[in-house]
Amino acid sequence: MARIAVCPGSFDPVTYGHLDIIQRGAKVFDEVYVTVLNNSSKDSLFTVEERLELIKEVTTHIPNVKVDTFQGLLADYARNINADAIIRGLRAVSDFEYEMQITSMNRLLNEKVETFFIMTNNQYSFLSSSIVKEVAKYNGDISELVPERVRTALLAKFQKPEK
Ligand code: COD
Repeated sequence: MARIAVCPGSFDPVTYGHLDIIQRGAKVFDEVYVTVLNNSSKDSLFTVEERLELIKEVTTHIPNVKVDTFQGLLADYARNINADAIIRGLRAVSDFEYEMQITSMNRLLNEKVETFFIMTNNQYSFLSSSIVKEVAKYNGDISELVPERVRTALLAKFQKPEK
């Protein structure tokens, strides 16, 4: 039986940190749904459609990845797609408290789904979409942080000339 996982996030926009987690998850699970959901505590720069398009473009080399979006609870989405697992990335201790809270809540809402944590790659342990947006906004070099397609999308958002 195929093992299905969902890798949920805001992905605003997708970074090399996300991509690393997605790739490593895709080696373990048969199908990985990379799904854009709403995080009510974050304002987004990219529309959901833009985020989906960028994720699609940077995951074309991973055959068992599907890109999707959902309005509502992650626990309900996981039930809809019959997911066995939720994949989350862990960077620093600061991630832990929030992750523990949502993992417990998701388990209460959907007892079938287990959350699996993948430890960040040291190279990307400091990396977040927020940091990338901040650096891009002031025309800093983000070429080591996001795929080229995402870099140009960010530059276009902030309407900065190419460096
Ligand atoms: N290295 C490793 N992992 C990373 C890195 C990195 N450099 N950067 C990001 N990640 C991981 C994150 O830890 C996370 O696991 C994943 O990648 C996505 O990150 P973000 O920041 O894009 O996404 P989040 O954390 O904002 O996503 C939160 C959700 C949208 C999943 C959450 O709010 C949600 O489930 N919303 C739907 C409503 C719901 O069900 N809420 C929870 C009920 S309590």
